[in-house]
Amino acid sequence: MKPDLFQAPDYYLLDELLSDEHKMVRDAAREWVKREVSPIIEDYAQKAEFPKQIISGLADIGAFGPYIPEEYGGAGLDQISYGLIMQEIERGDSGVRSTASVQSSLVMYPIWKYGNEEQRKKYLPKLASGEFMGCFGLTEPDYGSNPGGMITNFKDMGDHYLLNGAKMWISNAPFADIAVVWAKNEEGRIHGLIVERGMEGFSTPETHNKWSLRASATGELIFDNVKVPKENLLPNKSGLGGPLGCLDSARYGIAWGAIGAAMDCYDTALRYAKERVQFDKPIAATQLQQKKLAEMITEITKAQLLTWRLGVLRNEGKATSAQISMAKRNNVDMALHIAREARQILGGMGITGEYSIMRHMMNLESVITYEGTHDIHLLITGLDITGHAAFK
Ligand code: TGC
Ligand code: FAD
Repeated sequence: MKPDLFQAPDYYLLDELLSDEHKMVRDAAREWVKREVSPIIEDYAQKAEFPKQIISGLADIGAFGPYIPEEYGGAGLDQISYGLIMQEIERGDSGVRSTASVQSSLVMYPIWKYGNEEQRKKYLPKLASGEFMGCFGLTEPDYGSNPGGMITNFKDMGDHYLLNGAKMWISNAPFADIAVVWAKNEEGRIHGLIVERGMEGFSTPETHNKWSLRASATGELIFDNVKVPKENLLPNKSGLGGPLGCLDSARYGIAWGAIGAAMDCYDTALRYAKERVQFDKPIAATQLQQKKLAEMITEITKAQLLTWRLGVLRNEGKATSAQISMAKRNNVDMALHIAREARQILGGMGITGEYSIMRHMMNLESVITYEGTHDIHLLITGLDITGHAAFK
């Protein structure tokens, strides 16, 4: 793979909207991605392997629990710093950002928000340092966009719960130490349970043959009469709003992350277009390639503004779930479109692993599907503006 020459586009001088702390956190993450992720990531994607050696580095840049209070081992940062960290990580690879998103927003967040003090103290510091890795089990073979229909269930056996069922498409599952699992009780009410590797009847087979997110490990969670201690139930939330609340936080991070992938594709294509000569002039001097590049920077700038404003609203506690859906949907679609256009600017070179573009493009096909598909987020906006749910 070519050396990482990334220069972040900032067409509307958005750095002026950031605090010194935001820039410091962002620059540390950017530097770390250049040093530790870019040189190895193509190789790991080709091998379809998660580079476990980067876990401690992710912890060091605050990627595990950026907004979780420091008393629990988190970085205690605000929502914009959280977003900027996700942007920089996904600039390197969406699969690495997935690992961080799951750990922070889908494992640490529910333990912090829905757990008791004992659970927080037991798990959060180890998750923040990367000593423990976690995964989040919501999706099932027959219930993807409609998680409320889940059939994974637990029964109260007096001194423990008995968990049965299966989850699929679970990021980090093959190596996770713990899983936050969403299952129905005997009354059909959804609860979160912490399931630990090693519990009898719990297995995590890996999903192979992915053309996307190849540097992220994906798997199933199988529960065959797993005895879960009663103290592992998250006591402070029940119902579908539990997992959906975690998704708000993760989807917000993805909105920022997608900008990172788009910036990397744009920057690579711009540099290539200036250097590549055809018909005795750089292809950057042709109107058709300028159209692509000009539209890319316009869309990136719009997404940056949208997402920064969403970050301000989240810091003020005012952002709605529907606003988050709009940003996730817009930014991932924007990034995928830019990746496809950037790939064309590189001609044949664009399909090789010498450049990051094709990897971003393939990764984004998952990002546009997980955490709510492109269509589902449109329906969430539709519901918000019309008052009519068109899902059912
Ligand atoms: P609905 O009846 O609308 O709502 C059920 C309950 O949930 C509440 N709620 C929310 N709460 C918090 N945050 C949100 N965003 C919420 N949206 C809804 C709602 O108020 C209600 O509460 P209550 O107290 O009245 O019960 O639910 P529905 O069954 O009609 O479904 C709505 C729909 C389709 C929007 C939702 O189910 C959905 O978002 N589906 C998409 C599924 C999804 O995103 N799955 C993601 C799985 S995890 C994943 O992909 C991780 S990828 C990780 C990585 O690698 O980065
Ligand atoms: P389906 O729900 O079957 O949807 C298929 C198509 O139908 C989509 O285009 C969808 O938009 C459309 N559709 C569905 N309902 C409607 C409707 N009402 N109206 C119109 N169109 C509709 N899940 C987890 O729980 N944890 C994870 O860590 C996790 N990681 C993932 C990692 C990867 C790499 C992938 C690919 C997925 C991951 N997921 C995870 C699952 C992901 O959230 C689901 O794939 C996603 O929610 C969509 O579900 P589905 O694949 O079953 O598609």
